[in-house]
Amino acid sequence: MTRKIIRRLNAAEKNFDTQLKQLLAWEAVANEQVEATVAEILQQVRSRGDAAVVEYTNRFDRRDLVVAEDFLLASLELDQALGRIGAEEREALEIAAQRVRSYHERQKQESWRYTEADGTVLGQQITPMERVGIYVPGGKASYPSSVLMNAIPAKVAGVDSVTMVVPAPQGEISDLVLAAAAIAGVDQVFTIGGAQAVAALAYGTETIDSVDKIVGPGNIFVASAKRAVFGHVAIDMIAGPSEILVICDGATDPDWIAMDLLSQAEHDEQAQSILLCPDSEFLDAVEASLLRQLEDLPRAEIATKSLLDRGALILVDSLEQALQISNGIAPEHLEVSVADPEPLLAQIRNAGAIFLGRYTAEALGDYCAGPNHVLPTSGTARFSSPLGVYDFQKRSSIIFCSPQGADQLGRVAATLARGEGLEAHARSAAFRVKK
Ligand code: HSO
Ligand code: ZN
Repeated sequence: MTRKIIRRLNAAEKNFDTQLKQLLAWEAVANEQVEATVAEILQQVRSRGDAAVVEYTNRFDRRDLVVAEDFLLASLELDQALGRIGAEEREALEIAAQRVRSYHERQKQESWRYTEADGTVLGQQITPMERVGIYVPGGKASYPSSVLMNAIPAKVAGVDSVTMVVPAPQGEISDLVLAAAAIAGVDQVFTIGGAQAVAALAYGTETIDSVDKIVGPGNIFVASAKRAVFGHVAIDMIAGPSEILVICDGATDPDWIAMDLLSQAEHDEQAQSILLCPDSEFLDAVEASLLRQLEDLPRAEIATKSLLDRGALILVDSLEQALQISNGIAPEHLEVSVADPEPLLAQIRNAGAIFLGRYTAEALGDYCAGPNHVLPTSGTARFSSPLGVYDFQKRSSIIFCSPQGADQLGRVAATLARGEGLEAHARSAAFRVKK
């Protein structure tokens, strides 16, 4: 092979663990300068509301807004965007939305309760959040598919009001993004972005109602602002670069596997594509295919950098070993491209989304299979899950004591309260104890 496009590792080598660690190392840059700028913006929007949002938007997005109403998009404009996009695109968005909706319907948690012998009732009541904000980046990373993936679970959960913010640099905004918002049932759209939009959603302004939770990806300013308002409102995860890990038995078309790796590599230069396979000739074929297929990819430059810096083809001695390595990595997306993936599934412990069989390209999941494409990255699949309806529902505990229940529990509680030195607790519980 002439040109190097991706590193090659061998799991049998002595220093493989070290090499793997280096491969996975990724530091989210925490930048003090950015944090200071963001803190100032948050403070300004919090104290001056709309006026500050207008000023920052004019400055950062080179717009000429005069009053706050200028950044509220009329619902008519969403409908017009729907009319402007191509019929084929509109149908694709509608099919995707429908499939995402029916998948997420199944995630709805239900309230439950049970009654004890003495008549005491215990339970858990599920309620949706009232208001949710969705951040949609402007420019190149402005994905209509992400509008669907963030808004639909919130609507399925029963959130009353979903507010979308999306920057419109120089007034430019994608029709596809607006059309996706209309199809997903977004309730209102403001054409603002950056830390000022996060601040407006978190604290509210004269025009923008504050929300209970802010979700959606953004640049370093947005991520930093979300971190800063966390606690005042809820936020989703802070997503790292996209990742794909493919486990292949060596019998899938190498062009398919190569393109699956490229599909993530083209997202951004920090994206990570890894293939694990027990057949070294297959790795050769995939490497050759990467070089060949890169040639006419519009985003070849980004994909090439991603493969060179962060990609790897790894030779393993078995599929079992591949699974073990994969569990350690906890990838955002895991493709299991083998003849019979079912028996392997039970051995998968850490992965955001699992794509089974030779025909399941990750790209299908990115757009329209149904599951969410907002997934835990950078190894966080060890402890977190895809964005879902449950992220917009909350739980309240229910306790309804019968007189007998109050009597029994009152004795127990009073004893424990006195042990903690909390006499008012003890007496409060004891009042309901039968004399
Ligand atoms: N693979 C990305 C989602 C996406 N792909 C959007 C295309 N558009 C992160 O899961
Ligand atoms: Zn993708």
